[in-house]
Formats: sequence, structure tokens, C-alpha cells
Amino acid sequence: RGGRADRPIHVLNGPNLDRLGTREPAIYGTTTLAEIEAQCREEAGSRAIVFRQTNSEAQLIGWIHEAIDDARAIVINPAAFSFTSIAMLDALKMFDGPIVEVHISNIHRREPIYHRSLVSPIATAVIAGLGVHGYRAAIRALGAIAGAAAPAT
Ligand code: CA2
Repeated sequence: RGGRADRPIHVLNGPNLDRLGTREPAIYGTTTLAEIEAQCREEAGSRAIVFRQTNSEAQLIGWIHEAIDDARAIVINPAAFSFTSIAMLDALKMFDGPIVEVHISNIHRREPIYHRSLVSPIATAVIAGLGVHGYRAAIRALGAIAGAAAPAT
């Protein structure tokens, strides 16, 4: 197979994000996850995207393992697992490419339970508070650093 630059970006979404666009529009907006997926594919152009959502921690860890073998980069909105899942953190640590952590809302503006993401210290970059545009920003930036080594952690 070709080098890492030819591989897809895996966009992984955690629990409850399948309900986007249905409630709490003041925090999460009115865009659905299907629309976010379309935006990501548009931003990626000819570059391949794997776009997934699950409410299951085990499923998400399985998909991170697949990304370790297949992905050029990971864009992940771990949702509530950001704050709880050391198992997910351990899986992400095995990935040697760039990881962009995306949150639709600015988690630091919210209640204290949302402030400390376990993922942020091992992420290449963190985007929070740009609404659903954060996903496109992540894909776009990853295009600009295509083929580049992940920044030192
Ligand atoms: O802002 C984000 O993207 C979050 O990752 C979303 C998570 C929350 O636990 C994080 O702190 C920040 C929660 C997702 C809840 O999704 C909903 C979808 C539709 C309606 C209400 C919530």
C-alpha cells in the first residue's frame, strides 16, 4: 500500500452525538451528524474519510484500533467519554499520527465536569467552541499538515 499520506482520515464520534440537531440547539446547534459528515467529505475533497458514531465505549475503542492500522489522522469528538474513559485514552495513545480532538461547544465555558478532558494532553490539537465548524477546521488543517510528522508530545 502507499504511504500514510494516502490513508483516510477517521472521524470518530462518541455518545449522544447521533441526536445532534434534535435538542439543546443553544449549545449544540441545529446541524445533524449526517450534515456534519457531508461537510467533512466536502472539505476533504478527493481525500477519503471514514466517518463513524457510536454510543458504545467498546465500539469506539474497536474503531480506534482500526484507525491505528488504517488512518492517516484521527479527528475525534469523544463526547462524554472525554471525561471518563482511560480505556479510550490508552487506545488513542497507540496511534502514532495526528489526533485532533473536537468539541462542538466550548467545554471550558460549561460546568466543571466538562472542563478536564483526558484526551487533550495526548491530542495534537484541540478545537472547542466553533460549533460544527470545528470538524471542517480539523479536516482542513490536517490537509495542510499532510504527510508531516505529528508534533512532539
Ligand atoms: O461539545 C461537544 O462536542 C461535546 O463533546 C458534546 C458532549 C459533551 O459531553 C461534551 O462535554 C462536549 C455531549 C454530546 C451530547 O449530544 C447531544 C446531542 C443532541 C442534543 C443534546 C446533546
